[in-house]
Amino acid sequence: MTVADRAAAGFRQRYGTEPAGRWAAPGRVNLIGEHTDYNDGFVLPFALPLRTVVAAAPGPDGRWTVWSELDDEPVEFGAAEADEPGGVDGWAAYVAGVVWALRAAGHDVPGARLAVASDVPVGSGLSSSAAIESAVLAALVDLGGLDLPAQAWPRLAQRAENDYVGAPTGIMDQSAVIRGRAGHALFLDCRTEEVEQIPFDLDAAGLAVLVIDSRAPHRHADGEYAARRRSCERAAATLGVTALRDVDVADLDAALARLDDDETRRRVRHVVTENQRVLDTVALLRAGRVRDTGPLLTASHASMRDDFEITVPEIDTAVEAALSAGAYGARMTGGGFGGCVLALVDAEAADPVAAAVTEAYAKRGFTAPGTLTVLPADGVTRLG
Ligand code: GAF
Repeated sequence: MTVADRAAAGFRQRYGTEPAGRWAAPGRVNLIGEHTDYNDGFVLPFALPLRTVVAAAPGPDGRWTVWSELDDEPVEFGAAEADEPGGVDGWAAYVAGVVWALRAAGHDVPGARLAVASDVPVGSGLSSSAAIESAVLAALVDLGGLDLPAQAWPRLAQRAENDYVGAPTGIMDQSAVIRGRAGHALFLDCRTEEVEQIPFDLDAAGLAVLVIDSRAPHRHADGEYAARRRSCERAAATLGVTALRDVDVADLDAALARLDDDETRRRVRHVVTENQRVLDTVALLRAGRVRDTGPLLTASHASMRDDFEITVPEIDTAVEAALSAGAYGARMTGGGFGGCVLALVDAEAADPVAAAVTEAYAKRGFTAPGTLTVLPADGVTRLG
């Protein structure tokens, strides 16, 4: 059964009626631009063909009931729980958070029954949380006939995650999941929220993006993410800029000389050079030079490993093995401390590169990685 069929079947089984519609939102990978979003910088993610689907219909009594195939027990809540961050916890907090963010923005959110099915793996760093937030948001906007222009959706979904769920993430994931377009990478200026769809036609170039799920346990990921963010914000304050985005790569040495500890200098160097790598990648893609972006991807990885210190042994092993097996470039994608690696490879090299990574894992005694090749897909959509 497809994920859309599972959501509809789950709805019928749970509620005994037909859903009014189904809304799908994808996971994402980030081609390049890591930990730059909350520094007002640049990112270049794309939406995945793996999707989360929400089947929904208006519900009785202005309350919300949500069932997920991952947890047979449905969760029910009303306005009181939705209006109080923390009022709903666990996976359903992503749903309640969207209701909260909509209500906080003054919308009259209709009560609803929802059923969720997903092909986006949870905990792999492919933004399963942004996917459920965005699919629920689309469903509630449609069911309630809410007046909310699509450009406002990413910020609203981000608010659900930051202020209701309590994760201090940036705007990248929700933007990719909502605004992504098939065949393109999304070049996003996280300060202005301006986007440009950059053609990223892997098929035409005979290339593939191999996504390797490191299967590494997330070690202290939440605390470390928040610590990196604080460190960047402190450095920006010391340098007298609004955000690290305001430090140009040409002025990097002068900026580093004004910081008095080596760790902060390395954090800043990652963000400033990473922003430049995004701009350089976009320039190469605009020129149709997809293969030539490989060294930038690999340099991004080295910067995350050595300067931002957010990689783990499984992730570094996957990158090294992919490069040794002929990938043009490879890097960790997402927040770090586990999650996925992406490798840019010739289409016919995807299987041998995946096999080389699996073998390198076996030699180190790591749990076998997951691998899949992906093409950029469309963002959130109503399926009918
Ligand atoms: C996570 C966050 F949710 C994003 O906002 C971004 O900061 C990313 O880590 C790192 O680039 O996915």
